[in-house]
Amino acid sequence: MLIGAVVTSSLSLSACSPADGDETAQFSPASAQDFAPVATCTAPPDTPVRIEGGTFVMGSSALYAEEGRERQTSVDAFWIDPHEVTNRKFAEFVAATNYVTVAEKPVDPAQFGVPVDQIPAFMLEPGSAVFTPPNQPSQNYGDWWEYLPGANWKRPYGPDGPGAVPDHPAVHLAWDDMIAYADWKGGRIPTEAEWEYAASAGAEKYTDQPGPEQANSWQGVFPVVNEAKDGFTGIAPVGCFKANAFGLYDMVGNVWEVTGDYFRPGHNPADSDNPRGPSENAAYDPINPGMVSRVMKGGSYLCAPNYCQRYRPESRQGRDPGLGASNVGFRLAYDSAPQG
Ligand SMILES: [Ca+2]
Ligand SMILES: [Ca+2]
Repeated sequence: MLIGAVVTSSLSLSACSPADGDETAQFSPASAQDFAPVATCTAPPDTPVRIEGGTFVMGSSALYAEEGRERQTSVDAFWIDPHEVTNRKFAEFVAATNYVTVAEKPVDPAQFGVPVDQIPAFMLEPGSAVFTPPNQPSQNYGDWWEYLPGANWKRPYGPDGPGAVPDHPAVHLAWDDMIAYADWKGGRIPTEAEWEYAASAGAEKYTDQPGPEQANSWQGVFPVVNEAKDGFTGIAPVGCFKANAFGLYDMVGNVWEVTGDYFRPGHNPADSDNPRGPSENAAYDPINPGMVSRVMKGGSYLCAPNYCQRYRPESRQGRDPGLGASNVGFRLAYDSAPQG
């Protein structure tokens, strides 16, 4: 990790990179008739959903180069969580194992690759990347991402903010934290292909922002005008928005979800039968060069039409495996019917 990479990473984890036309995308305000307030918000069941194997068109050439090119892709049957892993579920894991997450531990100076005296002291404290909206319009992700000491899954807004809400997705988790939870739970992190197949659910591809009743995203001009027509300025409890045809909630929006594939821009057309992405050696993240990133999917509550049209199943960005963020979570897949 290079100095400043914590902040740099916040970009990739984020919301979105300023790549491939984001700057030129135009904001088109939703009309009043598009506004559908959330009437009910009850936590969905935890029981994993069986996804039958099948073939679908993976990827998209419509918006961002890293999502192309489209290809017929097959996946075998699997099970997947119906919603993002919640703080409630993560707390069960921590209570049973006394696990301490990466964001709760001091940062290893060796990760920065520079002498310790060149590293700002606060960046060596336990913490995570927190979205902090700027006071004025900006296209610079450094203006809205802050490495905040004391931020972790239990304190998602830092030590002075409110505590974790049980039905919110767990955030500020590093790759090792997700793997530890998966091992304890008897599941695994889904492949990108599995995740995208489950998220697509046989639906037509789309490029427009989902309606306010469909997904927790950002309505308004990011990062300064958050109209919250969907009822949430930030994270929503899981299950507040309409499930897709497979009965899965918040695949699009709410928080990005980490998958097991290493990130590299674009899909390999020859790798289409239960693909698992590039090898570790072939991983490449142009937003975080030199970092072996994983693929995250589906966008988050920070995705807005003027900056980040990634509220779609095909969306993908690289994710620093060693750093948490306030808009990144995960859900588990399973190879056999989960018990309990
Ligand atoms: Ca929202
Ligand atoms: Ca999600």
